[in-house]
Amino acid sequence: MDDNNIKILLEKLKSAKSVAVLTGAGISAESGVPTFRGDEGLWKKFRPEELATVDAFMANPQLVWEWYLYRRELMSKVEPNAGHYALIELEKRFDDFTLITQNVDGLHRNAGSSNILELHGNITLNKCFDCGQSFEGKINLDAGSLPQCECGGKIRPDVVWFGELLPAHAINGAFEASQKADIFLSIGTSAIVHPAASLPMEASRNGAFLVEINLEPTPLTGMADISLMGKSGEILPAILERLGG
Ligand code: BV8
Ligand code: ZN
Repeated sequence: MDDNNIKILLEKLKSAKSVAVLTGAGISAESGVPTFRGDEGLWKKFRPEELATVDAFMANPQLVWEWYLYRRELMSKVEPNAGHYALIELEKRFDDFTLITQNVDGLHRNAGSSNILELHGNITLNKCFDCGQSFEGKINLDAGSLPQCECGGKIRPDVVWFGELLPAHAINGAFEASQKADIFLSIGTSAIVHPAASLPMEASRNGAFLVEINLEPTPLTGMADISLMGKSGEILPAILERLGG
């Protein structure tokens, strides 16, 4: 870890009033949740962008549900890691702290984060494709027929698919938090999927000190004021350690 960059970050954190954090699949990798890039993101040779769409669900709802139930099962077995918990400690130090996540795994919530904006929904929730009503029932694929809403609509996972708009409260809140942030931390994201990927630039454009924490370079690396390459589950606790009591 580049010590000089850490020193700069610690100074900035000591004087900051408003902090915004954007996380992606990378922060959950050390919990055992596969990320989207590379072979890890593949499921039965399908890329996430192929299955996480309205067209895929209309064409083959059984297959799409199989994928979500597979991920749900996997995510129900994992725990938050040191990276998730370090953000809880960081949140305690700022009156104005907003955690913006692209992750649908619910691990930030399970870790105890409070001010969270889940941009892409939550994989544990269901809703009706037609009327949007939430659905608490069990999803059983062997029943031969997929669960239906009382309005007759198909039940789907309550996540945002490619080509779909994000929940207005979440994306509007995310832009507001980005525009007023003194420091913006982008953690464990390849910064490719929009509009989430435009939040770091929005923050930087409004004067925020932009910090990237990621295992490998991304399109954001060149724009960040400092970029810390490594595992978020190691770097974040080290920063909290150095910030001291
Ligand atoms: C929309 C929920 C209006 C579902 C997801 C502008 C330009 C180009 C394209 C577009 C654009 N505007 C809109 C688009 C289209 C599209 C898009 O962005 N496409 C991409 C592929 C180019 N966006 C949309 O469709 C959005 N809707 O814009 O609506 C509209 C509509 C029509 C047309 C125009 C506009 C909706 C996007 C949301 C889709 N839903 N998830 C589900 O999960 O099932 S996106 C999903 O993929 C995730 O939520 C996340 O957002 C993304 C994956 O990215 P990451 O989380 O960053 O994960 P990734 O694996 O890529 O990277 C992990 C990183 O972590 C890596 O860099 C790795 O090195 C690092 N890492 C790994 N381990 C660690 C680590 N780092 C630290 N520590 C470690 N241990
Ligand atoms: Zn309905």
